[in-house]
Amino acid sequence: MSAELDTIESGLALVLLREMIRIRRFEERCVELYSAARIRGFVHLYIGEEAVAVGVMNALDGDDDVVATYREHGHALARGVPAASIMAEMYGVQEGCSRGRGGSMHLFDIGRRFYGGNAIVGGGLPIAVGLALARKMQGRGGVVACFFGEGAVAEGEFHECMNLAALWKLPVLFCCENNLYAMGTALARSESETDLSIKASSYEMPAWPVDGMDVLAVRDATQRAAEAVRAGGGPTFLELRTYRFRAHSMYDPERYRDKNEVATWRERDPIAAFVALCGIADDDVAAIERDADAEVAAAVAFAEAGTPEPVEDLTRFVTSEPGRT
Ligand SMILES: Cc1ncc(C[n+]2csc(CCOP(=O)(O)OP(=O)(O)O)c2C)c(N)n1
Ligand SMILES: [Mg+2]
Repeated sequence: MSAELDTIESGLALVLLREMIRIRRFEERCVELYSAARIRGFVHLYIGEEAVAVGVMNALDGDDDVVATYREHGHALARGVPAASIMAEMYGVQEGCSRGRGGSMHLFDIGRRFYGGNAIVGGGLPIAVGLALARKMQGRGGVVACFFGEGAVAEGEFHECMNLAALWKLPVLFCCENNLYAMGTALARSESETDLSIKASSYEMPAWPVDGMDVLAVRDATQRAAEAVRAGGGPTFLELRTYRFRAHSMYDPERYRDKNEVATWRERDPIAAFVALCGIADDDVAAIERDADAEVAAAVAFAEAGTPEPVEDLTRFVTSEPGRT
């Protein structure tokens, strides 16, 4: 561990690194499994953005709520949803965290207060505000962390949610993952004001930009923001500036961005940058990578051995079934 880095203890550094590497290795394996047609449907990779989910999640409590988007493998892993139940979900088998009915975009784990996974851009925002309203009305305290991409800022429900959360002083931590693109649309082509924290401030809530490639900066910002939310001051907005290294989803010719731009951001790889910053030894990194690979291999074996839903059950859960689980 580097001597200059006296503000962070080595145990914490290894925890943050391990979580980022778990996400990276899990998703790299997903690419192979997708090519082999073991995983089908939509798959959106988080590679390059790991510092955001890991930094935020590390600063939350187990009793807080989390709402995420369709790019949520990393959030689910960092929240503690077992890799095996996520992989099984991607295989579409009953052992998956959503019984295999949701797939990659609809990971859900009520026990860990992980409320999805949502395929609708901005769709998690009203869910988060509703959860926060319930918390406030029941006097439960805590924070609802809501992740969404910068593309959601163009949605009407974003503005409705920002307004009501601020007006009613609801305990929401808005985590805007600004990776500069919404599919192939660059932020500057869709927003008149590209500084999203300024936009959020106009709703009368604290908002500031954060370097989303720096896991410590994300963790620190989240601690500060969550503290303000817990104190009852209403919502806080973090604009987490990051970049996705891979395509939007599995098929995307990426004609909307320059290869040099991608290469420049890759130089700021959040994992490599953190290893360098903390001076973590190669052997320690290699050991973490081995553990992550073993965890992912076990997850794949679990998913491969999973049980497909029987055809006669396919209409179950369309409506609720009181008394039946
Ligand atoms: C309401 C709605 N409109 C359009 C789409 C199609 N769509 C899927 S992902 C996406 C881009 C969203 O970008 P952003 O919010 O920045 O998230 P990112 O993919 O960059 O993480 C769009 C337009 C959708 N899923 N839902
Ligand atoms: Mg985006």
